[in-house]
Amino acid sequence: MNPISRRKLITTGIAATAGIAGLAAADRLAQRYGLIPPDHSGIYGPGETLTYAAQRLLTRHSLAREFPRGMISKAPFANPVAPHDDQFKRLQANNFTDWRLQIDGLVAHPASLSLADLKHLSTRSQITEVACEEGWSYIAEWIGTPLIDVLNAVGVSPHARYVAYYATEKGLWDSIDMADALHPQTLLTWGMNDNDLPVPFGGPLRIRVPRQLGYKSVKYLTRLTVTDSLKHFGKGLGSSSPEYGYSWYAGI
Ligand SMILES: Nc1nc2c(c(=O)[nH]1)N[C@H]1C(S)=C(S)[C@@H](COP(=O)(O)O)O[C@H]1N2
Ligand SMILES: [Mo]
Repeated sequence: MNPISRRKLITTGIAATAGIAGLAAADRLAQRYGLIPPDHSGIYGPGETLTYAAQRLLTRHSLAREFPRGMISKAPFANPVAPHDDQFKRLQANNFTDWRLQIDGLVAHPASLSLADLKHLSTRSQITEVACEEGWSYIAEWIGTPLIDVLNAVGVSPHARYVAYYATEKGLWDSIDMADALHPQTLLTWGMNDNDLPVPFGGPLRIRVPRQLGYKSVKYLTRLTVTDSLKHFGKGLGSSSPEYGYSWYAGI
């Protein structure tokens, strides 16, 4: 079953069994356990809350599927992006030696990390699938530093609830909750299939969130901010995607 129909099935399934009264109960439950996604209001509000809450309660500790090496896609598809700006090109010309990832917000030690710093911290690899909401997908080996190791290194406040992250593209940002941020498969990725991460695939640095759709795996990562609320970030919807009709939570 493809990821999108599975997700739809969960939502429709629960909604069908729960009925309208059940929806209200699920909503109260979600409120109580802090399972309200940042983009909950508006037309899709109740549905989004139900999907996010249901998945978080059921699958908080689940792992995205990992594949054997033989299943790595021979011709992975890089989703085209807008042309890179001059600053990016300058950094690229210098092999991204001067690339830095800023980490700030609710952390004890704000940091500015080079790729070498990340590699020095820890390395993990996993073979997982990138699934675009448009229906295509590919499998690759992703090599990087688990986000949890970086968060532990900078010291995350107990009040942290989300990690927001930014790309080089103006206005493109996203966020994940701490369940995904601290998840062992969430990777700050700098390598792919035994090589450096190629630029079309997000090099030099990309976050991989394999339990969610491809659009949460933002390429060209420049900054992470740890926060207890996303209310004052952008339009307050948790990421830029809801502005274009995509939900903040994209669990698969
Ligand atoms: N910075 C940045 N990250 C991005 C995107 C983008 O346009 N810019 N597209 C997203 C979308 S919609 C998908 S499906 C995946 C595609 O990953 P790929 O280019 O490795 O195929 O990247 C995501 N990350
Ligand atoms: Mo996508």
